[in-house]
Amino acid sequence: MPKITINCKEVEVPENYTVLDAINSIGAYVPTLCYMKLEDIGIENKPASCRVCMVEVEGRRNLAPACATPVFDGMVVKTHSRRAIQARRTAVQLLLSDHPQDCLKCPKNGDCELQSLAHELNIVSNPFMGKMSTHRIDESAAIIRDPNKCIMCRRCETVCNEFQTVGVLSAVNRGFDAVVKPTFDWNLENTACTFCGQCVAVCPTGALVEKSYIDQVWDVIEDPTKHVVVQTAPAVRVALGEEFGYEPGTISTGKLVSALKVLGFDKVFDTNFSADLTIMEEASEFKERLENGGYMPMLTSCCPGWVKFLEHQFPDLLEMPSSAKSPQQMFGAIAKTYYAQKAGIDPKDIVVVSVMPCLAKKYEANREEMRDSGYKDVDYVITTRELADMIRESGINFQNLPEGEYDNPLGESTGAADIFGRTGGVAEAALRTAYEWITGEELKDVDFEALRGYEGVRIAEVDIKGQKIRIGVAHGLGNVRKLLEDIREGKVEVHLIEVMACPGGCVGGGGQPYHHGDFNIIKKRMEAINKIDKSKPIRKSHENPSIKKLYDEFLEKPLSEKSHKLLHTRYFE
Ligand code: HC0
Ligand code: SF4
Repeated sequence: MPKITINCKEVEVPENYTVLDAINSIGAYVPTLCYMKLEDIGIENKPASCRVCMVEVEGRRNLAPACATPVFDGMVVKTHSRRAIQARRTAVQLLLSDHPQDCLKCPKNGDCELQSLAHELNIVSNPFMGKMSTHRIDESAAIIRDPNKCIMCRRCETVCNEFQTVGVLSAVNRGFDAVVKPTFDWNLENTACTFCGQCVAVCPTGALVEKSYIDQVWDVIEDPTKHVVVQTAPAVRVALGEEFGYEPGTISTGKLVSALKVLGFDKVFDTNFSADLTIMEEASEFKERLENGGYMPMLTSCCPGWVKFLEHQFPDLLEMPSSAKSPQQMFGAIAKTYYAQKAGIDPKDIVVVSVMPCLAKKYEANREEMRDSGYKDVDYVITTRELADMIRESGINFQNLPEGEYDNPLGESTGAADIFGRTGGVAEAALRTAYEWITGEELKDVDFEALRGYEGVRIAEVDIKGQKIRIGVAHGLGNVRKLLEDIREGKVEVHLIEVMACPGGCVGGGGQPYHHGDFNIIKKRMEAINKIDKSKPIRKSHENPSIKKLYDEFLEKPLSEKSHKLLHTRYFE
């Protein structure tokens, strides 16, 4: 193994290491910008374009980019020579010379890596200011794309092409005009973009951000003629705390609920309630397909990024997904029918707001067919980050909030609903119910460990009364593509497949607090989800008393005519 010296410290490192790997391995530091490594999901972005990680290598005339320079035996590296610092400053000043100088009103203010770097490098003036780019800004859909803020790090391109295999974004032009865009500079809404938001999650600047609905939500909260109900997705409660100084993996359900009440929502309900409802419909459909020789395998359909991917990329497989809507959309349809009736409120006066870890949920709520209540089922979707902004903007001291409780009748949920927020959870929740319905026996151990973990594709076999049921779980659209292709070619045989577009499932959604390339944060959120599930007295969706009541009082039974009308959907080529 080569021995190298970094800042006078000798270290032995594996031969395939870069200087940056070696620097990181001894806990030393050099700033990076374009570089990004998400080891757990096999992604490395290394264009060496930003020139921020330049280091001094003894004996070499030129400085070297640490991220793209291999180590060699006897190498002597200095990370912070005067020359290296100056080169870094120049690189950042050049980037800033063609970057809108609007940090104070940029949505990324406070989370922008370029801004932090300018601060870290003590940049207080810029001798390079001159001509500025004037690209068109795309605000057509859930993601706002401002190419004027693009620094050509190409992280978005790598994630979209290599991890998601959607391939919407690519670098075009050269020199001053170089920028990352969709083909023909189309608006994202006219492309195969799934709105998974993973490009937003890794963009270091404000070039890719979510379309905010904060103002619209404030307007309806303030409107005395509106009854505004809010639903919170399973993954929000294990990530929101990060925005207020809590460790990743902190469970802040109670504070989340209290914050929403202080903000002025009339009722604080839970998407987890409708996740249990989704299981009732999905498990019924699975049982029916299994027993009556229906289309197999059945795919879960609650991730809208995944649904859009399927519609664009596998139009021949549109019969595969369950027809059950996602919990977000089931919630909206039930809020504007069952809840409206029960509360004696005209559904036209009810506004449904969702807090989601996801950008595709914004797109899903706007789909034309999502109006089965007779109104737009879900009016506005804000992300975990947008909710944190609202809480900050209201001067709420999050840490001092009491532990609030969800309102009823759409607030009660089981542990099965909690695990929706992480990869493998929807399949596990469905199995907990399907097992009991198919066998007529009690399922004693509800933890299907074989479905858990981080691998991109997992396949497990479960024995249900002598019948071997094979379950596939995939997260990340590239992994899904591979699994579907294998199924199409007959290489893999499964009965049920759970798909989530984002790494780790919704906990790693594009609307969550920025992880800045640290996948451990996503893992901690997953562990927190499992902890909540374990702590619940009821862990099977079909045992949720509020769900039983909903069927008794309104829907009759899973797959009833009413359930079909309100809770099921179709997919389009
Ligand atoms: Fe998810 Fe969902 S679990 S997609 O990941 O199914 O966004 O958290 O809300 O709808 O419940 C996201 C998270 C949800 C939905 C639920 C599902
Ligand atoms: Fe690609 Fe997802 Fe970004 Fe769309 S939202 S451009 S699919 S990474």
